[in-house]
Amino acid sequence: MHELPERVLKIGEDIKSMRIRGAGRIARAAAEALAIAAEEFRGKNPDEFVRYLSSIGRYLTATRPTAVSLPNAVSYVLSRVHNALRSGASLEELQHITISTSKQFIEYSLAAVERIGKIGARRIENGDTVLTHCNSSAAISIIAHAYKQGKTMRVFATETRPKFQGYITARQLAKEGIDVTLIPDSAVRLVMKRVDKVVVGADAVTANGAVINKVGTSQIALAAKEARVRVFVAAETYKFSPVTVLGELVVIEERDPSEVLNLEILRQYTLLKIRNPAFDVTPPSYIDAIVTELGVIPPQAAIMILKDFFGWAIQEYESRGFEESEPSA
Ligand code: RUB
Repeated sequence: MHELPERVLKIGEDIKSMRIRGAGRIARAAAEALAIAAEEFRGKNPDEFVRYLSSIGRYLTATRPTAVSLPNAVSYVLSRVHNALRSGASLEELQHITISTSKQFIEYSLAAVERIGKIGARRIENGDTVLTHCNSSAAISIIAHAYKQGKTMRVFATETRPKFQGYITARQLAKEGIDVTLIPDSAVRLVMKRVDKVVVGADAVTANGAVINKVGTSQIALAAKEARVRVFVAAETYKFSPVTVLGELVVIEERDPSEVLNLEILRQYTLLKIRNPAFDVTPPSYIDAIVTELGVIPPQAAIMILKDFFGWAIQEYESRGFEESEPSA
């Protein structure tokens, strides 16, 4: 068995510890790790290469369980490598296919985020106040494109406890010259009366159009619905989850309690329990539209994207059978 290359292990560690974070970035990092693995393979045999690459795919996929962009990026590359192996490709050809499809995925992903920005910006009107949560490149792309089109706008960015990704968002938007106000997560309902649109990203979109995004998103959607504020989700098509077509649930990542409360303090309260779910589920009835790189769809049309783009993946999962599911949403 081949060892995992250092650079691949480093990418995996960076994803786990969230030095690389955000569903799109995670997916691109995984594709890059597969390309590195192909470059660094020193074996001689095509079957051995595919087994090695598959084990790296499993390692990468396990680093963060919720962002479906991660297994989708890995399948994008691996499905092509498996097909090539079945057609009798040589080791050099398989390595080349891995590197070129990884590159293709990364280019597609970057172009999709840009395109979502252009398409989504049409939904932002001059003078709008937008609220966003966490730090989503796709959501920021919409806000930044609208601003570049000359629309004046205000943005509320939530802090996003416990990891404070909202600070990154606030910094990025301020750098663009956008009028941005950082608020504690608990201030969302108070400011909602001044908000025209909510724009957030996604880690996963299920077959019924539910959106899994940073914990707190569903509360924001609830407050928005109450205030009759429209909610837009920015999501590339590789964030749609094929296994949900077959009834699988998306696993909600639980992170370490030390992210919520300092371990020193935690030790003083022996009976205190802490939970740290990283994501939550917003039902489709709380979402007005999902902006993808292919256009704007109602959440209920998620199934069409899945059938059109992931038909092959659904068949693959079906024929492979299911592994035991973990506790999920
Ligand atoms: C990030 C998060 C983002 C989505 C979409 O969570 O929930 O909203 O991943 O991001 P975390 P993008 O910080 O835990 O990774 O649009 O950049 O893919």
